[in-house]
Amino acid sequence: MIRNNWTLDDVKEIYDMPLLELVFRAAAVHREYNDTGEVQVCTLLSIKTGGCPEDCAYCPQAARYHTDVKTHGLMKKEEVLQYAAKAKEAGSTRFCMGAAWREVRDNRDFDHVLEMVKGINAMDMEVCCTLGMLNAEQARKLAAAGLFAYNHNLDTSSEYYGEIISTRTYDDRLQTLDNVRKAGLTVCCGGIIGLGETHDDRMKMLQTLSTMPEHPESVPVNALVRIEGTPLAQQPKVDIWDMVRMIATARILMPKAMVRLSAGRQEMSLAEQALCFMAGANSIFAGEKLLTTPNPSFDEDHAMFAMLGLKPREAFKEAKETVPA
Ligand code: SAM
Ligand code: DTB
Ligand code: SF4
Repeated sequence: MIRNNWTLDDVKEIYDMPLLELVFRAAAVHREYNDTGEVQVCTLLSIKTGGCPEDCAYCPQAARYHTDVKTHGLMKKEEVLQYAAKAKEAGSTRFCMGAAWREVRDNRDFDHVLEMVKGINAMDMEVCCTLGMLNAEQARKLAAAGLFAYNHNLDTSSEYYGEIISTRTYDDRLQTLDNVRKAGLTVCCGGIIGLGETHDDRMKMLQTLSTMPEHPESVPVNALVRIEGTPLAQQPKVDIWDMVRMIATARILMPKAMVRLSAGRQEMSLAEQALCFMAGANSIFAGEKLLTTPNPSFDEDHAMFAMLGLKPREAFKEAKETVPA
């Protein structure tokens, strides 16, 4: 049964279970609701990098921190489509374009992004964007251009949010997510662990996600990638057991969501990633780069899939399954 009324005590009861018991339960839920042999393969591309006015304490792209990210303005459509074609050839079924913007503005750059969305949609890939805040009209325009999903993370609990970002509020985030949902787009929304938050903060974020009237279709769980020059550069490395606990809890709370083992794989062994899949993760970002930081190569991931007996999930699967024969 899919529930949207989880209390914090319910979440705590799951999150605090003995780890192997938690993994066992999550694996059972995963098996009941999803094809456990399948993992969605998504590729990210940063179509506009760096120079962002926001102050997200984890982010290499915030203009105010001195990181060695190479900034560039909006890429040309043709170049973006070439990257998408390469990703498709390597087995990705979702292509996600990220821009270091605070929010979308109604200008020529946005018109170009809409053209990119149309182009990639025509290649029979699920198209996702993460462009910062959107108003209702912009969300509708993206949907009309063929966008499949919009990524907009809550990152952490509402209580801890102000420690990490001061240039926008949690309510701003929720408002964009509402605009996305109302435009008929699927929602990709998750967070980051390792920002200095408590276990309670993690549970609260999971409660917020799992009590949305409709669960996000994808829930990225990112481990902080520590970047020299950002305020969080000196944070300790995220413990694998924390990652597993987070993924397993998300899987139990939101049985049908694609739970994505997102940032942080570069620092994980194959065995550690296998534990995450066991705990219910069924999506990854593939390709040598996330937005600005390294990620395992397509070849390494092919080898991992072969070793673990996993296969990539086809594009638009949910939609295909619900179309009457
Ligand atoms: N600017 C837009 C925004 O913030 O919504 C879109 C791009 S932003 C880079 C997308 C997401 O990447 C952030 O919400 C955050 O969750 C994640 N992210 C950024 N830097 C990260 C890091 N160093 N480690 C882990 N995740 C990170
Ligand atoms: C998400 O949750 N993680 C991705 C994607 N959504 C946009 C981004 C991870 C970024 C990691 C740091 C970087 O490569 O810049
Ligand atoms: Fe800008 Fe997004 Fe990075 Fe925040 S996370 S600084 S909004 S690019």
